[in-house]
Amino acid sequence: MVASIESTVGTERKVVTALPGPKSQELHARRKAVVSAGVTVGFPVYIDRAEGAIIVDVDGNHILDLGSGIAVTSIGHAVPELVKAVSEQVAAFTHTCFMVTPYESYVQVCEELSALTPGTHEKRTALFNSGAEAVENAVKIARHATGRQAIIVFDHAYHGRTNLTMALTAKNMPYKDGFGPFAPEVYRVSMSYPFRDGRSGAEAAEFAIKQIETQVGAKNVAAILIEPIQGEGGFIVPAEGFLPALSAWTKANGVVFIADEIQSGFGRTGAWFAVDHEGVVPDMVTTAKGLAGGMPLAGVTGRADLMDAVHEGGLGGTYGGNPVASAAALASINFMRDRNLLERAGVLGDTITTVLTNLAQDVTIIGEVRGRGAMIAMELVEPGTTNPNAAAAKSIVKYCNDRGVIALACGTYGNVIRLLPPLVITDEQLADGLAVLSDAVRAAN
Ligand code: PLZ
Repeated sequence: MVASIESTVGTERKVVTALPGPKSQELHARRKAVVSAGVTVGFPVYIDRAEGAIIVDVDGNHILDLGSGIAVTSIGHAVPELVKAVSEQVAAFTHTCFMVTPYESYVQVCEELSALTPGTHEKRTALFNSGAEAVENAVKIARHATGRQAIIVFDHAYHGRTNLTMALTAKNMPYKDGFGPFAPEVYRVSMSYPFRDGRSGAEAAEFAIKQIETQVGAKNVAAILIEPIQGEGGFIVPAEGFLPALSAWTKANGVVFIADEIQSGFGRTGAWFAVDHEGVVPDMVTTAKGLAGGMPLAGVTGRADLMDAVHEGGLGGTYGGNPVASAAALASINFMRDRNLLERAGVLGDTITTVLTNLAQDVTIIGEVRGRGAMIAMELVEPGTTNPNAAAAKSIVKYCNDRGVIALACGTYGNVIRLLPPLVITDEQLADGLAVLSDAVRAAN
């Protein structure tokens, strides 16, 4: 049985040393001797335990988490229901390989994904370990099912760091530089980016579709792959109508519409999936991150005819749909449902948007506040222009970190601060985090 875990964390941010503290610094020195320099750390405090929205480091600092480990721990850290489900599964069995001898939880996760992803059509799912792996498999399946090769991706897109997903990802540094050659038959077209392109959704879609038709040819296109709200690229919310227009074009041309909901999915935006806000029903959806509350699990869920077009044995992997990760996903999904976390994401988003929009009246470096639900960002600019201000983003992140708040930067130009708080963050914790963030913006202004 699982011993009940006494809370030793509490709910308040509490900084007791300079950050990072001495023990973290010692660990960081050890790290340098053995960990590849290619793997960097944003905020080198070493973590001992965590609960809800608070992370405790090895020096006893209680840090407020506004990033959820990049949109993963949406249900919060160390949720007792998840701890119990995972612990019981670990004790029962940790691995058999679903392709060798299967187990029920894998099937249950697929049932949940069939029910939760948009559309009432018949669906199938395959489970994997990471977001990049899910995206790779979605591309494999779309190519196999259509017999076509070209994949359309967008400016500012992020889809992963494996060879194929590097090709799908837009930004060179740090993701691609020197790591080529990249996979062929990947074509990049213009994203709808209202702050910078001034186009309506319909105009931006027409522009992108023209690029596809003139540069690739509709009949060569296997799939359009798009993040309904771009994550790493800068929390770019396409203008209304952009996604429905692209979706209509794919339907008319026998092209598979793949929504990469790895960052925007699983309740983050106040709906199960970001495409739900525009009534778009993708042919395939990739999921990971918030799906399993911190355990590595990813999925490709799609139309049954596409998913079943693959020959037997064509999809798989040793660990895909690992039983411990599957148990975590089921516990996490149930927790989201039981606690109405989708609704909570909407409330958090309203609060964050109000605070940041008011702040934008007082400062000159906020160009735009945007996002949906608990996926909100501010794009920072040089005063009076739309020129990206990456220096401001850097100093804001540092200001927050120095005071024990995790805030993340993103964006093609490195000038966007994004908020991805755990959906269980309390009103008091959020107010505290937003107060520190507001001070940070004023200090950078
Ligand atoms: N698709 C939309 O956001 C992962 C990347 C962090 P993996 N985003 C965080 C980093 O710098 O490596 C992501 C995503 C979208 C795919 C992925 C890839 O997911 O689980 O990191 O492979």
